[in-house]
Amino acid sequence: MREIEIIRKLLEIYNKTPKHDGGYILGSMTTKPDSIAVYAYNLFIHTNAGDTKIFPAIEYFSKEIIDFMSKLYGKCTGFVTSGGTESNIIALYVAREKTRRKLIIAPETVHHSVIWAAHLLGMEIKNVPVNDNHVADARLINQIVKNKKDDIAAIVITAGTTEWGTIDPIEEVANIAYRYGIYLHIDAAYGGLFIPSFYSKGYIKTNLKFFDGVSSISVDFHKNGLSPIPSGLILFRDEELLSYARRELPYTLGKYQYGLLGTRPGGSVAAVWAVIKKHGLEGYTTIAERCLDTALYLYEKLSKINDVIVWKPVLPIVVFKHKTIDSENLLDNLLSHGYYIYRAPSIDGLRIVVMPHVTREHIDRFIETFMKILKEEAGQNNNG
Ligand code: 0PR
Repeated sequence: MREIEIIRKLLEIYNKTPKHDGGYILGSMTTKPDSIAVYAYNLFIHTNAGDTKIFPAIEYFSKEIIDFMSKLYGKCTGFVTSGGTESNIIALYVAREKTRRKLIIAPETVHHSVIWAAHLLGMEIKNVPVNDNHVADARLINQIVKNKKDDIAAIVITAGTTEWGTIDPIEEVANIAYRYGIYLHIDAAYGGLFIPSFYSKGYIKTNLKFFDGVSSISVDFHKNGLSPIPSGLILFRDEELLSYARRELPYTLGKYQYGLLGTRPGGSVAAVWAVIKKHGLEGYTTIAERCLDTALYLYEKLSKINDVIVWKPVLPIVVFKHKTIDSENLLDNLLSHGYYIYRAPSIDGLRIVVMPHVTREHIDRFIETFMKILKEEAGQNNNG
C-alpha cells in the first residue's frame, strides 16, 4: 500500500472511532489527553525509558515528576509505569521480595489487577468485607492483621474504588500497618489526583499521602491526569523499597532497569512531565472540582427521575439503577443510542465515570436519551 492510501484508510477507520469529546464515552476511565501531553509524547516517542544513559532527558523528567508528587503526598521516590496494573504488580512484587511472605489482605472492592498480580506472583489474597458504604472496615483489617501478622506480605487498600469511587480509611489502615510493621500499598490509580484537592476543600475526611505506615502509592496519569495511555506512576516511601523494583542489566550502559517492562515508553515520561508543568497543583484542583460538579449535576438529574435509585458520588462516579427495568436492558438500549456506560455489578446497576472530558451539556443529552428509553421500556412493559 502507498502511504497516501494507508493514510486514507487510517482516516476512514479513525472517523468511525468514538472520541471522548463527543460525550458518549461515559463509563470508561479514559479521557481525551491534553494536547501538550500528546506533543511531548510524540517528541520523545523514540526514547526508551529503560535506558536513561542514552536518554538522560528521561531522568530529568522523572526527577521533576517525583518532586511534584513529593509536594502532593510527602517525600517519596518511584517511576513512571504503563498504568495501574503494572504499578500494582510492582508494589506487590516489592512487598513479597522484602518480606518473603505471600499473604495479601485486601478489601473485596480491590481492583481486579491486584488479584491478577497475586496470581502472577504466586501470592494469596484474603478478602475483607466492606461496609454498606463500600468502604473497607479498618477494625476488621486490624483483627486479621493481629491474628496473621507473621504471614502477611502486604495490605492493599483503594483510594477511589473502580465501581463506587469510594475511599478506604487511609489513615486508620496506615496506623495499623505502622503498628505491626506491615507493608501497605494504596491503589490510587483512579482517585490519586483528586483526593488531596477534595480533602483540602473539606469535601472528604481522608487525605492521601505517605502517612507513617504507607509503603507505596500508585496513581495513573492516563486517568484524571490527562496524559496519553500508557501513563502510570508507582511511588515508594524510600529508596530502600524502590531498590527491590530494580533489575541488574549488566550489558547495558545503564546497568539496571526498573519495573516490569524492558523497553519502556519514554514518551509517557515526557507527557506526564508536560501535564504536571501545565496544570500543577492548582490546575488539577480545578479539573477535580469540575468533574465533581458535573457528577453532582448528573446525580441531581437522575434523582429526579421516577423509579431510579442513584447514589451520591464521593469521587465523580455515579452509580444508579432502575427499580424494575433490568440494567442489562438499559445498557443494551443505551449502547444502541451510541452510549458507552459500564456496569456496577455489586448492585446489578450502571455506573457513569465523570472523566475530565464530560460536560453538563453531555449530561443533559444523556438524560434526555435515558428518559426516552425509560418511556419506551415502560410502554413495552404495559403492552406486553
Ligand atoms: N486500580 C484501580 C482502582 C483501577 O480502577 C484501575 C483501572 C487499575 C488499578 C488498573 O489500571 P490500568 O487499567 O491503567 O492498568 N480501572 C479501569 C477499570 O477497570 C480500567 C479500565 C479503563 C478498564 C477503561 C476498561 C476500560 O474501558 O474500569
